[in-house]
Amino acid sequence: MFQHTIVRTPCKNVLEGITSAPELGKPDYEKALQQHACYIEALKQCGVDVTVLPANDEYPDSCFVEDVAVLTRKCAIITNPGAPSRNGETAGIIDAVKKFYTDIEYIRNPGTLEGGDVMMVGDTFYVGRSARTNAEGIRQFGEILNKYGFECVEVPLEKVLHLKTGVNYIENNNLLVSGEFIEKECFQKFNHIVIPESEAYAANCIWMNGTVIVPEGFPTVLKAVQDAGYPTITVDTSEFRKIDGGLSCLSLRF
Ligand code: CIR
Repeated sequence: MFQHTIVRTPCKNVLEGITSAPELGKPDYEKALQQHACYIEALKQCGVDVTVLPANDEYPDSCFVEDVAVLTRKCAIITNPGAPSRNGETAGIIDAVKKFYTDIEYIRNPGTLEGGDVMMVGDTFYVGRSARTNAEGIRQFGEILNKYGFECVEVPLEKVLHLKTGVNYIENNNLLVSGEFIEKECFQKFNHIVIPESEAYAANCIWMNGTVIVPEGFPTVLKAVQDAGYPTITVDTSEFRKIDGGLSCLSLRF
């Protein structure tokens, strides 16, 4: 169960966030703020407290706090984002994390790692080797995890930005899985809830203390999650989608 979450208010420069889909247009700032407020409400409904960090205009993508830290039940790991424009974001999360953790570890150059590439399944952490997370970052991450009795499983990525862009664990052995991850050997032991290509964005749902938060506008995924027995909450994330952001990216949950 999660007790805490950390989020950061989107900054005005969110319009300049990195995107692989410029055809979707720029985020509308006011709408992004409203959607972020709804996201916070959804988290609260799931019984967690929410630490809201202030907007930081220096970093357009800084609302995607998931990428700058991995918070486990024993330690916090401050990452080292592989996107140059995001690398400095880690400085802004350390103080917030210190309020909850005494054991804080760091991924250091030349290692890079972004939290969007990390999927926690109990004491096992699947980590995507991506354009953002490199072999050295995974080596350091594995060494830290092993020190705390956790296991690290590397998953090579071919197409998507982050591991959790395409695969998400929603507890009870259930895995939302799309595209390149459907056939991956390391995920065959899970019950697959296969996400159709037309709703691929909604592979990124989050399990929050028994409830699954699903992005708004993806009826097939919503029904599949409900049919699997979960209560659901939907949140509109259209403005974050324009810059490759999903539900999980917007918070740290621990
Ligand atoms: C980026 O490219 O870094 C941001 N525009 C989106 C980050 C999404 N984060 C995530 O999937 N954890």
